[in-house]
Amino acid sequence: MNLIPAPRGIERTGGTGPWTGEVRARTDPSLPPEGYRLAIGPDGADITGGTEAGVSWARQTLRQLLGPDAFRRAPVEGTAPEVPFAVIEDAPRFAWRGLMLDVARHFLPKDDVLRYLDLMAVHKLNVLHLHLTDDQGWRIEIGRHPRLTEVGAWRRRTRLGWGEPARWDERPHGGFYTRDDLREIVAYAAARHITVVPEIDVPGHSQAAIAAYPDLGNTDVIDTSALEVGTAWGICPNVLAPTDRVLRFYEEVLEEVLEIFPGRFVHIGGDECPKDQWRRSPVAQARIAAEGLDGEDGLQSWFIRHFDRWLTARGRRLVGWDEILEGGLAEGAAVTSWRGYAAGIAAAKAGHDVVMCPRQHVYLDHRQAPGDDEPVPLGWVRTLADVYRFEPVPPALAGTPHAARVLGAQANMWTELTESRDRVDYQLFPRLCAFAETVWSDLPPPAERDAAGLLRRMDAAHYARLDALGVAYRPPDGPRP
Ligand code: TNX
Repeated sequence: MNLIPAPRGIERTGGTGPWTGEVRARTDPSLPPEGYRLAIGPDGADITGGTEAGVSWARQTLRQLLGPDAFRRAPVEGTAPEVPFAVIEDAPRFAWRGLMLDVARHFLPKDDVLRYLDLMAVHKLNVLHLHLTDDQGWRIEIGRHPRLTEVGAWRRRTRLGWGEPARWDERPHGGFYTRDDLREIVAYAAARHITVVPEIDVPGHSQAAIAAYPDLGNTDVIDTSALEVGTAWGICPNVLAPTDRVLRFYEEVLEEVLEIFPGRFVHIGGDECPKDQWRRSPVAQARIAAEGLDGEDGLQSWFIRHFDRWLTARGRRLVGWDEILEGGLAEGAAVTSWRGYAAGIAAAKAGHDVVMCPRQHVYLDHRQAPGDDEPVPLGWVRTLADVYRFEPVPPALAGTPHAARVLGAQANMWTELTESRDRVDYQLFPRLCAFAETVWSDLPPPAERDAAGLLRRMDAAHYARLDALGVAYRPPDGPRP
């Protein structure tokens, strides 16, 4: 039936027949929460979901079985779909089946985000992690601190790649979501049983915020009033100052974030925070001494622990990138493990929840073929088959009680080099289809996975679905002309 992600179990009950359009849906709490049973016969479809989410995933399965036209924006007149008569019993392997979209490096308009939510739902993905702030842009309107978007959402120009000699586009870039935009995104996601996890990155990756409010930076070390919103890529030395002013400021930001995003998890970043300014800053050194911290690493974890307590007191959970392990992991923190599996393994063994997103496997900003004719021929080559061999639970955890700490996985889409929706489509697809199967389906260990079978299902049906959806994917035989 060429379903992607592949379901757990299918029983063919015989033949195919015309689709009547009749769907009867109910829930049965004895099924797994996101699981479902879908029975298709001559008189339509019967769906039983563990919850409404299960019902919704069943509808996505049914839609795939109706043929590519079911994904078009308008019905195709004069066609009558045929359906296979079958019973499908299905449930996801992981509860966190995520996509991270970096809307900070290149802003994606609200409508594009809504469209990615639709595309996630087609693939039964259920967590959208929005990377809302970075050195090169602040994308969430904050009522109490308007300069974050008045100033922080706009940059003068953009570096074209990392390479030397430096090249620039010499035109402004920017944009941000109003609070109403974000409420609309959250509601649209919820209607599709997708949770949105907002990320406010601290204490590194904060130059856009410092450009807007220079007193957030290490003013005793550099003249932060001269900083502009970042225009180039990489790890930036200009990080937040460890002051009470900064803590209060970000609490005020997070108060507004919590009003918009009802989900349990709030991502606080924590990645790639160079410690050089803190090393030279009397203010930072005084903080280290006063709190009895273990040097600059201790200072980083002091930041994270503060927001862990703050979020926990409000019934939320902190999640951060693996560097939050440096200097000791905050009590309630969960980790998105990106530099590999090691941080995730250490965190899981220490009893913390983990989302695996190792850059060696699921960084979809990296190229998907070796040819120099890729639109963005950068990064490690990660083909569709490579992504299909991604396994969220590494051998060090498999079969141990700690494996249950792996909530799931997410694919990360960083956008330094992808300036438009079509470019993001190209990087995401078809690889996101393979990723979706690694977090939903019951696959054998990586070495035994049938990548050829996935490619066959793509060719037989799924590319046609993506075509009907208008996805600008990388064609199987090479880049688009
Ligand atoms: C590392 S992953 C970063 C990002 C970059 C990405 C590019 C992570 C937490 N930090 O800031 O965009 O590499 O692949």
